[in-house]
Amino acid sequence: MSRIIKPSMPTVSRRGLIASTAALAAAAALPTPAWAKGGSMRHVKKGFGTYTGEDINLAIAGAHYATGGRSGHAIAVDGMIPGPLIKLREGQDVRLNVTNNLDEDSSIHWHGLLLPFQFDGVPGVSFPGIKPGETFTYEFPIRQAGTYWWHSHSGLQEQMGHYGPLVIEAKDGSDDRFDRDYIVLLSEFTPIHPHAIMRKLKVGEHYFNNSMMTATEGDMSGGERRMWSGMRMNPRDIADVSAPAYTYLINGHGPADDLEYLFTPGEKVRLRIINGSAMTFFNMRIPRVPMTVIQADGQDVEDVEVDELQIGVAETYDVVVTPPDGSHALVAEAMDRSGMGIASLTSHKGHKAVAPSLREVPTLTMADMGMAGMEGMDHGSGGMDHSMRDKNLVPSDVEVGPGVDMIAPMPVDRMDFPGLGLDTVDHRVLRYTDLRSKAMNPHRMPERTIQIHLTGNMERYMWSFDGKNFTSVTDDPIRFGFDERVRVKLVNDTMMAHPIHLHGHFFELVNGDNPHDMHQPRKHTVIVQPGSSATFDLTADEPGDWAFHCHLLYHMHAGMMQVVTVRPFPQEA
Ligand SMILES: [Cu+2]
Repeated sequence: MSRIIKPSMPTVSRRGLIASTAALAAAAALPTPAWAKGGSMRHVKKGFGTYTGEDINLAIAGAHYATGGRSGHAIAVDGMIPGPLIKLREGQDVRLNVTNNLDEDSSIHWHGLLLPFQFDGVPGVSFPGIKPGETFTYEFPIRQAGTYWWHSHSGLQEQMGHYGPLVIEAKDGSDDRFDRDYIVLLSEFTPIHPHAIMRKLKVGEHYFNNSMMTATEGDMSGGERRMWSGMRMNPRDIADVSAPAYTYLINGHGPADDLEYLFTPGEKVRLRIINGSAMTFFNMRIPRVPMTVIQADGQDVEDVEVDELQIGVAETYDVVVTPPDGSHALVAEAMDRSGMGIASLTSHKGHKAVAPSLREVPTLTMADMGMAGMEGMDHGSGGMDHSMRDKNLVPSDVEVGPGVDMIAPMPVDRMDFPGLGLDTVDHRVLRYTDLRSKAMNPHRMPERTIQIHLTGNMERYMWSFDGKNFTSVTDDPIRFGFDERVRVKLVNDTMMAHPIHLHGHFFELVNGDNPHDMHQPRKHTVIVQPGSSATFDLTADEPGDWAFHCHLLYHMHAGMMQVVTVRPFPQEA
């Protein structure tokens, strides 16, 4: 019999809660395999095994990783990068015993899972974290199906390999309709320690970006060029960290590792694409093989056939392909086109697909500066720079201090934007406006609307919500009443796309004009395009304290995070 701990937390403060759950962390000490003990620097196994059942043990430890001439220190779970595929079944209970063999605190967050918040795994928000040498037992019922993942929520460990896939089979057997079922987990490896990356980002904004336009390059008019340089912005400022520092991985394999996915012609192949990277948006395509999108963030959607899709950090998409005989390149090109992850989808074992070359680096536009409605204006004057810091454009609770270097003057909703560089390609690309939930959502009009600004100072590498940096135990969380229906409008005042993730809930994207649409797609992560807004409806029906943050790892670490508090617990009502 499972003993699921019910979320019955009578009027306890978050500080008190974190202290009290410390007792939970002292769960049974499990025997540790020799390789997982601290100190031994074992070489990482690339790829993952599959773990199933009601009792699953995982051990976090340091390891050594190498691919294509790059190597360095990494963090592996059970010796693998990515860590094990955790394969569960809708309706089962699970106990996950996680042992930390690092010499620093660690954690696992189950990304996209509905669960009691004490098992959500965010140190300082939902639990105290897992101390070195300790085991923490996460225990909860599985209430959903679909493709998810898990990762460390401690420091910058996720960048070092501490993540893995998680798949939940549907109760209704609908997952059996495919001939093959593959994970495509995208990530990065860097030989540079993530703390060193963070330091470099703080001191010099373009250290890791080698595609900056020079003063004479490109086909911009003199006025446009003056505008960009006057604002100290660069139209190729797309990714904070990219190929000079990163090797892009698919299931832990770099391009040099020749990863293969086998199929037999005629088979229906399901690819569960998970963006488990720290900082990289990927453009996914299989040249000449159309992909039918069937799930977004683990939730079934109506079939949409596309040739390419952009996947933000922390999002998942399931696609089905029926490739013809031969070897096809599975291409995960970084959004800034500095590099790619690559694998071969082949019906001939050992036959490597030919990788396409990287496409031209895309360039940011006026819309990315929040000036979508201002095309054709004279950009040469100094008035533009002034309007981009106009405090009158934001509510009084947004702090316009040194952490905010820009306010989008005319942000517009860009749910129909396929992603930077994909609006000009001559094939079909997925847009949020294409997504329609397969299941009908219970319809309720929002009772109120809140607006949250995504703010930053690019040069000082400060990132925040509403100009306020997150400090781990905030006394001023975003408060929702239990079961309250809220419309949340995110306004991106920066020139970068941010993948915003809410823990413990699914929200419904407002991706059309129909106020009575009952098929808005349910997601846990939404990309807010540069200089634009994105809106979702949320029924706050999961009580507790939940992290809400940008899923770009270094943005979250720099403060782009908040706590969402849902109260009261139903038992208290
Ligand atoms: Cu961000």
